[in-house]
This record gives sequence, C-alpha cells and structure tokens, in this order.
Amino acid sequence: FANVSCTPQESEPEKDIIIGFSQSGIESSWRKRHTESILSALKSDGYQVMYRNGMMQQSQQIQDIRAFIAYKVDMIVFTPISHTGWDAVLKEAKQANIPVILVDRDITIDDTSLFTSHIGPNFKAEGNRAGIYASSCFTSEEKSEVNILEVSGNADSYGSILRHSGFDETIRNRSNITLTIKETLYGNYTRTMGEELMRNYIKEKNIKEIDIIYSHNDEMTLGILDALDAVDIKPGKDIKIITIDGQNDVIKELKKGRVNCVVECNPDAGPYLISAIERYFKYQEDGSNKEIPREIYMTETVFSDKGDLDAIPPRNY
Ligand code: GYE
Repeated sequence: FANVSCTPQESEPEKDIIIGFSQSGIESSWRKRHTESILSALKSDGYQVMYRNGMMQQSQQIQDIRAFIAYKVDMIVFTPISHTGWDAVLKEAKQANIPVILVDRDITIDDTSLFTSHIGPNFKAEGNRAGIYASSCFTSEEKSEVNILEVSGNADSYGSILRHSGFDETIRNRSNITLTIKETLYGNYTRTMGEELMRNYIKEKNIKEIDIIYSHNDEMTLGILDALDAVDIKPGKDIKIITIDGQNDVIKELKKGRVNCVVECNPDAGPYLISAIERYFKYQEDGSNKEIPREIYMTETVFSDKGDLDAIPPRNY
C-alpha cells in the first residue's frame, strides 16, 4: 500500500467526507490485511480517503497526522505504533475540531477527550487465552515446573503490554503446576527479528530448559521456527509453541503439528469502523449529541491441537 489519496469507485455514491487514515507500518501479513480491510470498507462506503503508512515510526505517524490536520480532513483514524507520546498532536486535532478514532492499538493518555473511540482486538483476552492453553499443556504428573520463553512485540506497544499481563495473570492461577516466564525477549513483530532473537537465545542460553514458547505474533513465530529448525529442535514436540494472529501460513504450521496453539487476532476492522463512523456523523447531523462507544472489541477465537483442525475457517491473511 503506497501512500495514496483516493476517491471511491464502486457501491455507495461518493460522500463529501474525507477520512485521514494513518497506519503504523507493514510489518506483518496481519497488518496488510488490517489495512486492506479498512481501506476497502471506507472506499466502498463512499468515503474519500487519505492514507499514510507510518513505516513503524512514531515521528512519521505524527507528521502524517499533522498533514491530515493541515488538509482539514473530517476525521482521523490511526493505529498508534506505541502507546504514549500522542498528547501534542491529538491536542492539535482537537483544536482543529477533528474527531479521532484509534484502530487496533490503544494509547495511554491523561486527557481521554483527545480521542472518540478505540476499535480493536481485545489484547488482554488474547493473553488470557494463550495463558489458558499454556496452563493445560502438561498434567501435574508430567511436570510440576513449566518454563516459558516469551517473545513479545515492541515493548512500548499497547498489544505487547496487555498480551503479557493477560497471559501472566492466567498462568498464575494453575494449581499443582508452577508456570514461570523465564525470560521475555522484545522484538518488533517481524519475522527477521523473531529469528534473530531465537538464534541469539539458543546461542547464549539453555534452550533445553524451555517447555513453551509464547510468541506475541505469527510473523515472529515463523522466524522462531526457522531458528529452531536450524538446530534440529522440533517445534510443537520438543517445545510447545503458542502464537497470536491466525495468519494462513501459521495455521498451516498448526496443521503440521509444528505449532500447538494459535490465538486469533481479528484484522477485519473495516466493517466495525464504518459502523462507528456512520453513527458518529449521524449523531452530529441530527444534533442528538449521542456518543459512540469508547471501546469497541472485535470477535476473536482460538485454534489449537486440542480442537478440530479441519473446522478452521479459511483465512484471508
Ligand atoms: O498481532 C501483529 C501486528 O497490533 C495487534 O501488530 C497488532 C499486532 C499484530 O503486526 O501481527
């Protein structure tokens, strides 16, 4: 997706509303689908769109949002690469009377009036789901101590924080078995980084003591699998693999038995966004002053080797 300004071609007649959409980057095929879902929904619903790719840099995203403000778009939609540091630019948007909707990742901010709504996956619940699977990997007869290696995304992203806390609180609840996160490595959600982190870990630490790898996204998981293959450790068997997203290529690994559990993260934000935007502008027009919900969660599920692998619906990412 190159940076584009585009007008709708199909379905709905063109609306007189311009949406500025700043995406955080293109680090994963999950992210590509997320972008595609939002752009196609906006376009087919008749919105004019200014799209910018932040190239995984907050400074770039801030610059892009400032460009939207200067252009006087009617609404800003953006995926914050990190969870802090947005106060100044969002104040500028508020002063310009431009509403802001966050998609995917959330932010931490003192003045919560600086954005209207957050539409995204429930990262905490994803962490809980991963934790439930981890807690059920072994019976207490098999193991009383289970060691986990966690491979997180960017330390300052909202998803990483909640995927960690959701997981951590769940594994603490297991009785008769102690599950311990031996170490948390921080990557950037890319395959290359996943592989590099894993290679270094194998070189420097004792991989043999690890029972479970909990990776925060599929792209890093693919890199982790590459690194394990290189030293002949069998993922899925010698070490249980839990991952998040549900990309097609990782569902294939689940079916081959090289991944044990995939916690789905839903990238199809488009329809949710359209419904929020439509309501927002309707409430403005009819003067009812009603507000759209602050938090909109998308539906998500879990696929694992404990379920029916043939029943997994086809993936579009
Ligand atoms: O899991 C990952 C992506 O923020 C939920 O970012 C998102 C994560 C997603 O690149 O693949």
